[in-house]
Amino acid sequence: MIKNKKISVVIPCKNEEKGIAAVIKNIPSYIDEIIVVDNGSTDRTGEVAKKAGARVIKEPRKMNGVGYGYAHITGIKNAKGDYVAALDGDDTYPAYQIKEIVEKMETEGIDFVSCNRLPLKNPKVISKTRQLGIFILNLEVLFLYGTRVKDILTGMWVMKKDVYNKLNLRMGDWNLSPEIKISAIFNKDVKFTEYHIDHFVRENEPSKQAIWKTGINHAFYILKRRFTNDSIIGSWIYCKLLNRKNFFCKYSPYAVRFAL
Ligand SMILES: Nc1nc2c(ncn2[C@@H]2O[C@H](COP(=O)(O)OP(=O)(O)OP(=O)(O)O)[C@@H](O)[C@H]2O)c(=O)[nH]1
Ligand SMILES: [Mg+2]
Repeated sequence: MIKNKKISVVIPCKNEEKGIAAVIKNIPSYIDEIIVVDNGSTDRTGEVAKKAGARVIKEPRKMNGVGYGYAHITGIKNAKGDYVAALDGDDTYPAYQIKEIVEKMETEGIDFVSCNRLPLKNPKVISKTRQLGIFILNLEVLFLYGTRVKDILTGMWVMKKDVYNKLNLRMGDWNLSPEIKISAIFNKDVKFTEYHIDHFVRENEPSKQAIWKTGINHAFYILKRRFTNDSIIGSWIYCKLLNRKNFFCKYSPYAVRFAL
């Protein structure tokens, strides 16, 4: 509990058996619930997480071969806390900063905090190529949406649980990461801010991230949603005129949309 509010932590995991116990151990005792959402792990991730004290939920759905987004959506839906904090299962995010973030949210009435890693305190924790990728995607958001974000791809955020219903999350794959921030930013009922956090190197398991594929996918996702889901005229052309019936047509009634 922090300020009488229950806090849940959601950790999406795929094959993190070597690191997940340390992640759970590093979560402070004021956190009320730790949910590990396992998505097709072929190692003992679920078993190890359970033994370390987490509630383990299996979420088998995947989008383009990845279940990161579905894992988050299922984790948030199942969380019992007033606040839900998201972290990765590779011990790269500072769980110890959740307290100061929730206190800020309570004091300032903030609904969603995206925890920006950039500017990096230690420039070595994210490779130059990735930093460039994040910079380009941040620039894309600035160019297309007119909003400056410091880190559109951070895997750590803290939100009030009831905000979930207003975000209309659809991305089952890596695109959940930009989706959740863009949806929170452009929602008239959600007070959004970024908060600078510490960040650490992935050490326990080697990275399986296909950075080029994922990065290009993010760039197309942001471009496409800007001119469909987030645009009144664009969505009319795409959804009504071209008769497309996919997630880019199911915008949230709370969302602020652009004319074009
Ligand atoms: N549930 C679920 N979790 C996943 C999936 N793929 C990755 N994850 C988890 O999502 C989190 C973020 O994945 P990472 O592999 O750390 O991605 P990254 O931070 O972009 O890159 P690296 O840390 O360099 O590998 C980790 O906890 C992974 O275990 C998946 O398909 N399903
Ligand atoms: Mg990682």
